[in-house]
Amino acid sequence: YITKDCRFAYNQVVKVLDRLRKNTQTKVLVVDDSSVSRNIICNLLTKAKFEVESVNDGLEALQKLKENPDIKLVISDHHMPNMDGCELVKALREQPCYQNLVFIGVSSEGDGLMSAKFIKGGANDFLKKPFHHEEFYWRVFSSLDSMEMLETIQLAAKLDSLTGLFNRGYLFEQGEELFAKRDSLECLSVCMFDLDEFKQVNDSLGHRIGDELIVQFAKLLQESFSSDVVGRYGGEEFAVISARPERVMRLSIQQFMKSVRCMLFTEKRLAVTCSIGVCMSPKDGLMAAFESADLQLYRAKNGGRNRIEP
Ligand code: GH3
Ligand code: MG
Ligand code: MG
Ligand code: MG
Repeated sequence: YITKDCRFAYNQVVKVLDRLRKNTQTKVLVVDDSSVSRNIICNLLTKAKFEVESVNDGLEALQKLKENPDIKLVISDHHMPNMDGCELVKALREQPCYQNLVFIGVSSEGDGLMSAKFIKGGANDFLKKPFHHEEFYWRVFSSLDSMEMLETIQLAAKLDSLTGLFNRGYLFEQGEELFAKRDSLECLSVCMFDLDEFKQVNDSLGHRIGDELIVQFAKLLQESFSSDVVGRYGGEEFAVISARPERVMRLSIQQFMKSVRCMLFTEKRLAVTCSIGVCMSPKDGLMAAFESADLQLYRAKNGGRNRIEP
């Protein structure tokens, strides 16, 4: 016979073990000027195997978070010297790097509006002091679970599901960032890659083998251009956006071309080649650079494939 309390405790242990199995210890920052309240929260978190840091007010919290970018969760009181909890959450949400930080406000203030103030400022949840331990734990777990799910979805939205490379949308996003950062001295290049006669692979060996070739090609591309932005542009077309010097990039492209020719694919030892269109030091924006690289790719195909243009 399991009592209700026992069942609660059991579920909680399962949850803690589950979290531990998933990742390394989750780092938490407790922000409270009352040492009694701080100790209660820190002890609860330590018992649940969190790695706990604590500070006295909002300003100290900002400093601590800057020094520890791996903190995933902040539990913060409201009334504190120098910077209060609502000001802290607002200051954090103004910075892009803290959008995925889980923030839970806690306060003993009883006018009923404190929770609204925290949540309006960007907190994920709120707990009124004193709270039941059970409620504390489940609000913490539930907020962390939601954020992890959001992060999984955010990541999936950036990647191509077959190859794991950046998808087309994220490739452009990263490319735009690179272009925005460029000053006139820095080099930029856009390269488009297209597998030669790929339709024949599908037609003669089947789509599954075709998929395998795409995955293998993507892997080679990622290894060969590890310091650049690499993405799947479409079916069997890929793109690399690089900020490396022109001469270095040229050598990399030539080396890659050699590696592709050496890539004897499947037990059938199928010879693989690709065509590459290059746009070095584009005068205009990213889209114009892609158009230019695409035009060069078209020339490489027309010129007999298995070549780099220009
Ligand atoms: P070219 O040398 O002119 O590039 O000829 P090609 O056969 O490679 O080019 P084409 O554009 O005619 O054919 C590309 C083929 O790629 C057509 C399409 O069915 C196939 N394809 C696109 N995406 C995928 C995919 O994810 N998996 C597989 N297996 N095939 C794909
Ligand atoms: Mg206080
Ligand atoms: Mg194509
Ligand atoms: Mg092709």
